[in-house]
Amino acid sequence: MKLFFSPASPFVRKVMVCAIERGIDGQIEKLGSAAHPINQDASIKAHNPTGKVPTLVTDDGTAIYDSRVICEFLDSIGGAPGLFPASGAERWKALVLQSAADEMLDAALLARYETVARPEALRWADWHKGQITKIHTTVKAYSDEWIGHLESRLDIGTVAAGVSLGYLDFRFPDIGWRDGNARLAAWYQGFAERPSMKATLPVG
Ligand SMILES: N[C@@H](CCC(=O)N[C@@H](CS)C(=O)NCC(=O)O)C(=O)O
Repeated sequence: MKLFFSPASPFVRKVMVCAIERGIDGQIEKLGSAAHPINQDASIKAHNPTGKVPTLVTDDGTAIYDSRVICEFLDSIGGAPGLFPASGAERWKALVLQSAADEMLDAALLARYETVARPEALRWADWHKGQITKIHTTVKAYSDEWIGHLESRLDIGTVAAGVSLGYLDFRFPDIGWRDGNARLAAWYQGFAERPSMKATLPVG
């Protein structure tokens, strides 16, 4: 299978962490791509109408996106323990934590595009501030509501949350997410040592 890839994308990183955790990353061929909200990549759009990464194309040519669906697809391959609990409260907890992390990343990406893609004359400071607020409130939710889950499980929610904090270190090094969140910071320090996280450090 082939994956439209970007070494800086946190959503791609989440997919690759899942693949490594499940021992199937060797089955993925990475395709260079240039996803961008304005200058869209036609090679991705041939498979995914939004032109975003990650987009996976299976060996029979089926396109699979977005990252949530790709991660669940990868969970259906191979024999290693899955990252998606099959049913019940455990499943919904894991999926909601994944959504919290993904939505925090959406806010982080929108804040970043505001400075790297939008012309200065069209920027709106309050809108940017709103996205940054979402980052802080999600980090607080990790600390206050999810820390027990993070410390006790390895599932798709844990992976997504870890990757989202890694993205803050990569693109928002001054945001100070560790301030007042010592227990979360300690959890992340251990999580970041996983071989899957070390093998997928963002570049860009
Ligand atoms: N919901 C999507 C989000 C993917 C996403 O936003 N990817 C970014 C790169 S990190 C992208 O392709 N941006 C280009 C664009 O916005 O058109 C997912 O989970 O895969």
